Amino acid sequence: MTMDLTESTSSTDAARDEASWPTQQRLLCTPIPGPASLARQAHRATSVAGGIGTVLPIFVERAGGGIIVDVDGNHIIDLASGIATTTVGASHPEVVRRVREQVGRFTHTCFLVTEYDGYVEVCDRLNALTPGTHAKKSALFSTGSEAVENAVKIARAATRRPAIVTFGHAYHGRTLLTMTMTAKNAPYKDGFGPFAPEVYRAPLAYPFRSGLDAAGCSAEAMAALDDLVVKQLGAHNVAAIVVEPIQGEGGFIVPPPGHLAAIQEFAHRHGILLVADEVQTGIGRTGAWFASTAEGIVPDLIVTAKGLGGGLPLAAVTGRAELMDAVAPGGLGGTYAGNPVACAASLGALDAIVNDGLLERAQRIGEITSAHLAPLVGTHPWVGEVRGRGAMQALEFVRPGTLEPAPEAAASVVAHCHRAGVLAISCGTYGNVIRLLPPLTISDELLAEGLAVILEGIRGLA
Ligand code: PLZ
Repeated sequence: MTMDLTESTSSTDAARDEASWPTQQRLLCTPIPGPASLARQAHRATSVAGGIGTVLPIFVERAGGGIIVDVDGNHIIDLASGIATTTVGASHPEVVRRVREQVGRFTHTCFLVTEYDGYVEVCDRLNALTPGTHAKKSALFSTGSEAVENAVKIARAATRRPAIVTFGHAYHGRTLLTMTMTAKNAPYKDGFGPFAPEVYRAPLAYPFRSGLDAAGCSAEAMAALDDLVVKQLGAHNVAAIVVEPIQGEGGFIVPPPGHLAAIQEFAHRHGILLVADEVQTGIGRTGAWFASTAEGIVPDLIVTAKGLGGGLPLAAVTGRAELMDAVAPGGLGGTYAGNPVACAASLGALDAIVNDGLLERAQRIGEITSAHLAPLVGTHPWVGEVRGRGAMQALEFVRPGTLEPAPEAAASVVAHCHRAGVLAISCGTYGNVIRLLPPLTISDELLAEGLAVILEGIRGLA
């Protein structure tokens, strides 16, 4: 049953006022971080575990659209969306309205104890939106890591096979299983072993670093995958191949055309499930609901989180109904999984993507971004490649005239941006990639201004 929570226009307007986005303008009142943030930072250092890092040490007072306001009153252009969590912005009126309405009725029941409509409605939406017209079902969780873990549980239960194959440069989370699936040692894995068994890694097709053309890069990676799965593991022992359609933390690495389709064909030829980790790429980020769509693949299981929750913790596994039903009742769950407030936020975010035309916005953001950045390739010696899709774009920095990663160049440009009131963040196995993940509700003007600051930073490189 679907409950209609639509209210009159006047209460929607009221919610829009209550959400009250900050003025959509960059404004610096103090150096970044300012004195109020610095004071809190000093206190934080005595209270918060040292293992928790923060990219830009400002404390936030308010955020919405393309602007974050800190406790010193600085208005900062948001090109990070909390690592793609606040895809619709940090206080979209439709999310705020739905959350307020839900909180007023009840905060939680635990879906394992009693049910509520929001949970089922989010599942229905995901079953309809994910690629493929086959019968699908979903299960909800709280974080991306938790959902990836559950995709592995479902894949193993459905295939009765133990092995999981992931890729070089992969990022799947910070829990024991998902950090095992993650490629990069520091900071994610160092000192945290022993790791989970039956996780294997194939080399990734990384066009920029392969030295081959797209077809050659794909063929080389497919040969290595075949060797791992068929020769080393025995394909009949492999439950799933888990892949990010565009690799996120690993460096916004876009696969060669047709490569994911080749992986899918290979998996299915061997009775192996294809699991797409769309935690970072999904829910409109790349200009389609899912990045898998542009690759022409139909994953057996698809993992979502981040943008799905509209800023609240919500994650999901969606997949073929018969696979999702392979686990006996009680085999999946978690007391907070699919919390009703997070489901309400999710329904608001999904509505916002449709009503505000945010898939088209993501495409437009991609066009504006590459118009600014693409000309750097071949003209600026530190910029090796500009790549991405939709509102998921990146610059890879190299030492001039080489393919050698230049993390110091990325760090210098990021630091310039932060000083100038633009929140840019880096990524990549080598730390040499600046990634752009603006909220899809950022205006063209703010985006262009943020990009101009990045260009300034790049021109300032020695
Ligand atoms: N899968 C593809 O990108 C989260 C990590 C931030 P959680 N990426 C941001 C950090 O350093 O902790 C991510 C992802 C992909 C899984 C995850 C994990 O999602 O919600 O952070 O658990």
